[in-house]
Amino acid sequence: MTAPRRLLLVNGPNLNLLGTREPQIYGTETLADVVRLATDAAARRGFEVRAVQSNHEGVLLDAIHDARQDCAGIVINPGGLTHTSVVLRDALSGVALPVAEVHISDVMAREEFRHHSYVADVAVVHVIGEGVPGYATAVARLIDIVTGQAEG
Ligand code: CA2
Repeated sequence: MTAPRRLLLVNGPNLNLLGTREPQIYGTETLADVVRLATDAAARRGFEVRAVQSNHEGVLLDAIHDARQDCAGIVINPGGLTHTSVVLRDALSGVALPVAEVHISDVMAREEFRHHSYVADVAVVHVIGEGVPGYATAVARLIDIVTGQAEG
């Protein structure tokens, strides 16, 4: 079977607040802008994006599990779950799809509790601190991998 030309875009808790508060950290673009940017970046390569954002961990896990059926990879900004959730990490590792981890802010330049990611070592792409445009970078790099066009 040929790999599906679709990515799952996952945004974790509180990312629905993008563009409404803390612009000095997260910028002024909204979650809708993020989805549009990722969708356009994917479309340039002939891929679709299915986007989910939730403040409920179980909803995110179900979306990740469902991606096994029809997605070639997962782009995820897990929000604060990055630093707390073994459960989310297990879901990503369990579906065995290539994962791109995105953070809008430079987590390594922030509080120490943000320095550890439970997702980092199950992800093959990491885009950190590039702001919202980092989602487009993550989409492009993940598509390079799933289509076998990544540099060796
Ligand atoms: O930099 C990122 O993308 C983060 O994943 C964002 C998370 C944070 O817990 C991570 O350490 C880094 C927080 C998402 C909350 O987003 C908000 C956006 C606007 C206003 C309030 C929260």
